[in-house]
Amino acid sequence: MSKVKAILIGAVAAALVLGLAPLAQAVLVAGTGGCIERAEPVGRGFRPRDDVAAPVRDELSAWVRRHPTRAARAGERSGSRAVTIPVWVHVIRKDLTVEGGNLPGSRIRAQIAVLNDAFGGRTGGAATGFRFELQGVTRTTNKSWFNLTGYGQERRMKEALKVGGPETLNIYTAKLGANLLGWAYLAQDADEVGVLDGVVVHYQSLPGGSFSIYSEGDTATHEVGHWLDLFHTFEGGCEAPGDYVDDTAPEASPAFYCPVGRDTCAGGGLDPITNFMDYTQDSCMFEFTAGQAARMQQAWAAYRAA
Ligand SMILES: [Ca+2]
Ligand SMILES: [Ca+2]
Ligand SMILES: [Zn+2]
Repeated sequence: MSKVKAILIGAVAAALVLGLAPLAQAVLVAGTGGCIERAEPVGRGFRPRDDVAAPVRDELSAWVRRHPTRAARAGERSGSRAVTIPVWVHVIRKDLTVEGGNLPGSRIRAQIAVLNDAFGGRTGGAATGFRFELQGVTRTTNKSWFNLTGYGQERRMKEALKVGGPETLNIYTAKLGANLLGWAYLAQDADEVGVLDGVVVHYQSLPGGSFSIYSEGDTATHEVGHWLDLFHTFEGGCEAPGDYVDDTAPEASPAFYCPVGRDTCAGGGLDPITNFMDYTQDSCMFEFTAGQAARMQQAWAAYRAA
């Protein structure tokens, strides 16, 4: 079983635990004959970024075909007419120490700044036309939620804490199980998942955390990319339509660390290892493309705009 398939199937297991039944079942059918295993760690410090690894259906393309004018207008939105996304951060802690998850406000503000720089194109990529405004922070002491792994826990936590509808970005910080850095729900699934819609990140992934190569805040950047309906750059491997974005080069499998010059698919240029939607380390990823920006704006118009 190839590495990418192993990761995708591992993702199915995690997604099932988390209760993503429709997605997970679809993935299983499209999978590789029921071989379920976790990805082999590729080295010390390796972590899968999340478990939204295998979206096998794209609903946004159909929306774009049905709404060509709205889609075109959304796709052309520039940074000067940026959408401001209200953000709530929910800090889950086991006690009042930072090590126990009680992140100081400075690190939360630093995370919001990382999102604004990334989506504003200030780290090197396209300006996506999104900015993020922190509305508030909640702090909850709950050991069970802090060690977040399962479906029931996640639902209870979000039922207690979630603010707003699909237009509000709820970010939950906790100590995640299964070596995950985070997970998210796609914009196209916002209605379907309801209260679960949002982004969960490991509390050590925020700027200043203790995850070394994963502590610059780009786990949240990557997860918010999913929340705005982006797939991984390695989605679909070398075959079109891949990640449903034309200007990201196809990639056979996730890239880890920062493998400069990696080229796993014939044609299309080098692998997009610097893209926020790959699995490389935080210092390696710094850009969204114009095509991804257009897709996110269309997804906003289709699924999240109030
Ligand atoms: Ca692509
Ligand atoms: Ca290539
Ligand atoms: Zn991901």
